[in-house]
Amino acid sequence: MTPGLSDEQLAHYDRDGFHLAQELFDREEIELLRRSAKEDKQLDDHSFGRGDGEGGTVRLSLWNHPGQGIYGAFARCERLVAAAEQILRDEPYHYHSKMIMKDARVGGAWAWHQDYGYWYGNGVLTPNLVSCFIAVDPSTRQNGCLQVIRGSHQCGRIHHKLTGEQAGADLERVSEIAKRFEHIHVEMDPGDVLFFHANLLHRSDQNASEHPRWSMICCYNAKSNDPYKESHHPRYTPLDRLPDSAIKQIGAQRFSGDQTEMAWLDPKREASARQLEEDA
Ligand SMILES: O=C(O)CCC(=O)C(=O)O
Repeated sequence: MTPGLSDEQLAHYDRDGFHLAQELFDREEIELLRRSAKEDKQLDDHSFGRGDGEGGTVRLSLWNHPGQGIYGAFARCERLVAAAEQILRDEPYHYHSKMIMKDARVGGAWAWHQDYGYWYGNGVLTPNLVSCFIAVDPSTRQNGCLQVIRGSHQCGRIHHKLTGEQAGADLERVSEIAKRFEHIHVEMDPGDVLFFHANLLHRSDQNASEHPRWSMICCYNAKSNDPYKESHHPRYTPLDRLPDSAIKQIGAQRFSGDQTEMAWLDPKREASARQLEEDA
């Protein structure tokens, strides 16, 4: 497979704020990720919840550096990193990755937000970051797939307010934006990847279905957008890229009991999704 986006896909990304790459990872690769994640006690132990303001709780685990294991093999592989490099027009570095564990029947909702709405306070000066949402389970309307507003990244950074324990974009503005831009439910199969701009408005519903909806999101910042101050996410750190073939090699080791160290983020330090400007 040729890594990256075609010129046309890149132009659509710039216009729409997202690009859906279907089957970017094959069945064997995504099954290695799915099985690793579902059997990973450390991932479970490091998960934390945040009230969603609708009576539910979102659950996720988050780590700052990609690491040597299977999660790192995905975050460091050419297929993701080359695409991120094209999108950012700069060298990407790993800003963090997270596993969103939207469990059957109890998985919480995410309020409309922009990732840059969360990250602005971290000393990141421009929204030149990209999030890569990898579907681990099937992601459908029933189990709370991601929803986006096409082109909303063009609106610039929107003011964020606290709803429950999550920061969400100002809803008056979101509802006006939704009148002019298209609201899309992004249904995905395991192995599909949605690349999206840090100012793209996105949300998801609670998961009332019998089916889990886990997804791994790898976020990259541009080297030239190195934050001017320290925060709970890293400043520029060169990314050690891996060939795509590493996923299957590292995945096989995972099941021979070879565990690696992870740079888990302590939930107490994970302020992004709750953070508001001090003068708000
Ligand atoms: O998985 C979801 O539904 C949304 C997650 C998200 O938007 C985030 O982690 O910022």
